[in-house]
Amino acid sequence: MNRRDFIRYGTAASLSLVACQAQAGRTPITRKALPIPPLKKPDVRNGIDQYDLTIHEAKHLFFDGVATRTYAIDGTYLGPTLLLERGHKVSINYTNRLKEVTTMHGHGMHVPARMDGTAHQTIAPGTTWSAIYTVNQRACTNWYHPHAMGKTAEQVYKGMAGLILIEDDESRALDLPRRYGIDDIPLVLQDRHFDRGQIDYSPSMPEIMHGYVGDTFLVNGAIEPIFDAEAKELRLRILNGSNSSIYALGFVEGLTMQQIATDNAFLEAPVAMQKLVLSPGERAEVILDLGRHSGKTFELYDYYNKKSFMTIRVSKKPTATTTLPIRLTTLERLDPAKAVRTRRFVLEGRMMRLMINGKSMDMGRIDEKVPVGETEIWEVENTMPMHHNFHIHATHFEPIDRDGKAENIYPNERGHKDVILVPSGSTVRFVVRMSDYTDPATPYMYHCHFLEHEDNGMMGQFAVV
Ligand SMILES: [Cu+2]
Repeated sequence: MNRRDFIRYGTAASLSLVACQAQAGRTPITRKALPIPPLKKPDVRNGIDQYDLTIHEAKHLFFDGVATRTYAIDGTYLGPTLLLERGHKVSINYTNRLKEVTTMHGHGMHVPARMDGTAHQTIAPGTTWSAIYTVNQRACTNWYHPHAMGKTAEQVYKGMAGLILIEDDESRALDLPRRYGIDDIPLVLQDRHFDRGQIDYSPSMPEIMHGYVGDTFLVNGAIEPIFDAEAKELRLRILNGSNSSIYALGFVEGLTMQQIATDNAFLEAPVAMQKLVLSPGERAEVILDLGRHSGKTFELYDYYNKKSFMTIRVSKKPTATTTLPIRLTTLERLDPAKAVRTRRFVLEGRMMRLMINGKSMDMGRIDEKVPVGETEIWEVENTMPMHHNFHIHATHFEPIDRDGKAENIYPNERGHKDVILVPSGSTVRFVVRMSDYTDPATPYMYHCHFLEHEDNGMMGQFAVV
């Protein structure tokens, strides 16, 4: 199997692990309609868009007649979708009603380090922390999730995550589906282990290393749900919200996905995809043309873990029309030839500790000082016999090559990204520039977004100076 196939479909080892987990007993379910996380519009106070959110323990119905204990934001699993407008000043106010400390990070948000919601901005039980900033980036699909030191994986697993949609004049001018819940649909894809109907977060050391992949697939907190779509273009905003699963998504019936956006921005033009690979934390917006498929059903399937996520049933008459534009945007590009330095990051493991450049995460150590306004190349090498990815806070980057070959960066990755898959044994390079928000005392983070890896040391800190 060459590396390309390896990225797409994974290893025999990962597949056999999933197969054996799938043998475990299942609690009965009735397939539900796809839940749509409520859209949270701001409450404007003092000229600031305020979003008040409560993090709490809850009970959610995944299975028939079983109340499953969860952590959630406002509701019973996951949280509402926050709609942010570029240029607006926002205050996202997180009140922690859990019995433990948490934090809330805006993944993909270009904000000052003090507002980033990392392990340094803790929210003690019974207190409120606010992320206050002016939305200063392009339209895209981001998300929020905890980032507490050593607790991220478990808290996300119990249900803490939600989407952030940024809109701007450019996104509104494009002829794209934008009716939230009708033809503009968020899909938070996750997998979970359950034990007698309760969420079971108990990874063994091999599972920490190779991925804690559950046998139950969830979309927006429902097990293999059904969505009734209009016979027209449908926009899916897909988040790989799993702890440590790579998904290779496609439709069993062979439906083409036109990818229009990657992590931090629209792609310049739609990219036709049969299989869409997303590692943990990555997002993709895709358009499906269901206009000629009235009465048909389509199964969204993960070819990596060989499991179904959901069914789309084209059962409704269109109540609007859109026509996918040929060109979506023009991206500001950084020139790698103008880079003033290359930073190297080696992902490695020794004695069951995960490290970057020989060091496990230490909140008291700033590993890299990155000067503002300078173009840099970051080179990330995965020396381990397992896949990782690499995520940076603060800003986006532009992938250059994998293993020295530009063609190993797929067309749908040639945009503004903040997470990139670094397969076992490979090296990825990207170009990046910190544009503002200097703060020598408060670091941002870079890390593997496989949450068990992050929690076990594969993370470092950088300050923009
Ligand atoms: Cu990793």
